[in-house]
Amino acid sequence: MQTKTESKTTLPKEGHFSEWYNEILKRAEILDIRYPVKGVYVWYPYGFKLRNLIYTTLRTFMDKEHEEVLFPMLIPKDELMKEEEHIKGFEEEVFWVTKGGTTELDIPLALRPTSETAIYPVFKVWIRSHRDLPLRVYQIVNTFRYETKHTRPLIRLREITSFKEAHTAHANLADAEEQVKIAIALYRKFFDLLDVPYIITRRPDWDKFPGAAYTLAFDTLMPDGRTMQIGTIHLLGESFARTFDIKYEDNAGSLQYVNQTCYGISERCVAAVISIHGDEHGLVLPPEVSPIQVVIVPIVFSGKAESGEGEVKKACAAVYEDLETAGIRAFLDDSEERPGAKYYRWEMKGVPLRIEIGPRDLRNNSCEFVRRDNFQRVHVPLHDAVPEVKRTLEEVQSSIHGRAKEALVANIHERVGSDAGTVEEMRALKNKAEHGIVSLFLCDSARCGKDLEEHLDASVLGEPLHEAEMRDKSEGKCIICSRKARRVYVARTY
Ligand code: 5CA
Ligand code: ZN
Repeated sequence: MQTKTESKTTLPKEGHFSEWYNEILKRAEILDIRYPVKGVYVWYPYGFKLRNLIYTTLRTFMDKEHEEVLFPMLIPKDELMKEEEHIKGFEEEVFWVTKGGTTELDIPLALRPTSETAIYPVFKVWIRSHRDLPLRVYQIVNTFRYETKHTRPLIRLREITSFKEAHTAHANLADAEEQVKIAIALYRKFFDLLDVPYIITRRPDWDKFPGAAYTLAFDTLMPDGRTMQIGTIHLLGESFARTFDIKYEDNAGSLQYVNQTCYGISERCVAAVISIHGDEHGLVLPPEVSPIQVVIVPIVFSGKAESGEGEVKKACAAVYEDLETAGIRAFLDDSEERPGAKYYRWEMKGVPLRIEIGPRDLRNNSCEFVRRDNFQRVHVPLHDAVPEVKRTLEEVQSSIHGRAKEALVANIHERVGSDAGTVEEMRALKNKAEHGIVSLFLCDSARCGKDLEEHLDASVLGEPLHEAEMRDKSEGKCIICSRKARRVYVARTY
């Protein structure tokens, strides 16, 4: 039913991802990018609703095993500078507050780039004995990073508005490692609910979080063939505990350093949902997090005799009431606009299901369902509307997931050769890395890693963790030096 003017405004996605992304943020009213500070943007009401639904889910998951806290945004310079490796990693990214009014501050204050150095001095006073452990807290806050790479809405921000950071302290390394597993399971569940497929890898040492013993990362594949890091889990070990002197008294009465982890997710998770599922008509939202799950559009042509307008509107209102009662986020669009204009708007906003009811449907006691993910149209008896909506939403949720997962798996390219790579092969692999993830063997020397990154113009993500994504062998010969090597994933990244 789309008119010419409407179809002209579809947005090609394939081959034009960057333009598509920016245009969608505007047209679907997710983010306004016109704020006059680089890397800093404004959430529109609709975008903020989506963000809040996603973060409510995240909160619910977090609350099961953590307690929510809120620490200050300002960090005194001497605390921020305490952990040597940590500050080396962050010092080029810190925003500073140096004045109060016209007075120079005695101690400059940093805007948190992340909160280890705000939280751990307080952990030192909170933790006394083994009974205080494990300590597991999280907060959802804004953080600031002076990013020098190309900034991008929701993806590379100077003000991250929705930084979920968890910080945990444990009696020993084994407990901390157990917490890493809990965090992995939690993030899996979260991204599964968003229908966002991922790979999990252990970052190479040269790319781990500053101050961590090791870093595990969740990466997803974006439509332009680059991967995006959507979450990280760090095993910190005792390094911060030693720096900030966080000790507890064990059973025997002697003092021990705690063992720590931290893990974080930002609004990149929203960026992933938008980027991966959307199409040339706009957003395609997973029902679980869609601000509106069902939109009801009355098909009436006002003013025409026998339009049955009154009955149609009544039937629409009844369906709306039933859906609301059943706990489904529904919207009845009874505005004066033409149906075509309504279709266009709600398709752009990614509403998973549209119900149309016109006079002819009413005569058959039925309505029409139109799915956003595949535009499939079916007639449904009116009295079955609620159970059929529930069933359809579940179907949409899992079919979006299937499609996205397939696209990821299809774009993991396994290297065929097993000897040291030739110049031609490197060139071929570089091509492959432009369209996804290359899987190959690499030893753990940083030199081989850097060498490979140069040849492929891509980054080593690290060794994959997830069994299902593992190909038959996990050991082979290094593509650079032929020594014994582990499987790694390599990709161009955001
Ligand atoms: N303290 C740790 C764990 S909370 C930490 O800061 N880890 S991090 O640096 O890896 O950040 C956590 C996640 O935030 C990253 O995995 C990435 O998905 C996201 N992120 C990092 N920098 C930015 C940025 N500038 N804009 C948007 N998201 C970002
Ligand atoms: Zn090697």
